[in-house]
Amino acid sequence: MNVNGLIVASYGRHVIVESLDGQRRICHPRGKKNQAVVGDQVSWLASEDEGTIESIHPRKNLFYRQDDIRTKSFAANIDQILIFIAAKPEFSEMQITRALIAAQAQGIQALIALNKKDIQPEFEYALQKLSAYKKMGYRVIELSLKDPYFDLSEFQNLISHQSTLVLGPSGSGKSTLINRLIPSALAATNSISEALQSGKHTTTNTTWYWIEQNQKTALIDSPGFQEFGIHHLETSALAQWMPDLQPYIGLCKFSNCSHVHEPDCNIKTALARGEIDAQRYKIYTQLFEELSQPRQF
Ligand SMILES: Nc1nc2c(ncn2[C@@H]2O[C@H](COP(=O)(O)OP(=O)(O)O)[C@@H](O)[C@H]2O)c(=O)[nH]1
Ligand SMILES: [Mg+2]
Ligand SMILES: [Zn+2]
Repeated sequence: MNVNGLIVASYGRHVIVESLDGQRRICHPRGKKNQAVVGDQVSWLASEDEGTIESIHPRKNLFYRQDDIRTKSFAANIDQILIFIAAKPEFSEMQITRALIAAQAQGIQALIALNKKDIQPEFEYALQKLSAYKKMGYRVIELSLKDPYFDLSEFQNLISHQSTLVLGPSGSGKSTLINRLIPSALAATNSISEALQSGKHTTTNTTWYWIEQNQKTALIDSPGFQEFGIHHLETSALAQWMPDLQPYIGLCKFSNCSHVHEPDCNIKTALARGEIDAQRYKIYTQLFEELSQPRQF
């Protein structure tokens, strides 16, 4: 008999499925290739202590990255994306811009958390770098997870009743955040995936963590932020997914203006007037160049 479940972890060939009663088990794809990703609702069929994925239910969305040759999924059915960075290691604006553009293109809202407020003056410097992102409408929340008395309630309100995909460089404090938010009882359930991970399946993977007992709030920890390819996006639509450039589109001399080398470009005029941040425009031109390259395959 088929049973419904949620994919809470994925290890390439096999996945962990959580049933409505909270039970978790390893499931294998029906065919040769595993198509299910973390966040997918599936129907599965029990076979001894493991199971087989019979079908994947229709998705609300699928968030992924794509480089020259490969498409890699982060997660499905997510409500928002949390860019999780810190005063140290220093973050790359190019990297966060890639993730923000991909989110914007999919219509998924994004917010930014900056951790390690205790590390000064790096934290203040990082905050200054983020001021352009605040101005274009992204919520930027300051965290200090090392401080055991740091009040997380504002952050908790922002993630409450949502499934949030956490993306950030390694070392920014993602695991620290998850450990702090998960009550011990829930951490035990999650430890099934941890145990699997520490055993023979050592590859980094994507994991779904319930934050509250009522199973309404989830954080999804996913590797891959460092190599965030956006080759799946249309080059001509790039400026449209950048909220600080978007308002200037459509008023250039040429209707198909790339905003890179054409005369009478409204975006370049706005840049000259100081209305567009120079660093952001530079990132735009670099991404435009990258996406304009012929594909390798
Ligand atoms: N100074 C400082 N260190 C922190 C803070 N939050 C986390 N860390 C440390 O940063 C390191 C990396 O954290 P971790 O959660 O493993 O990062 P992840 O790679 O993103 O999962 C650990 O040594 C944490 O103790 C903070 O607010 N301040
Ligand atoms: Mg970690
Ligand atoms: Zn233009």
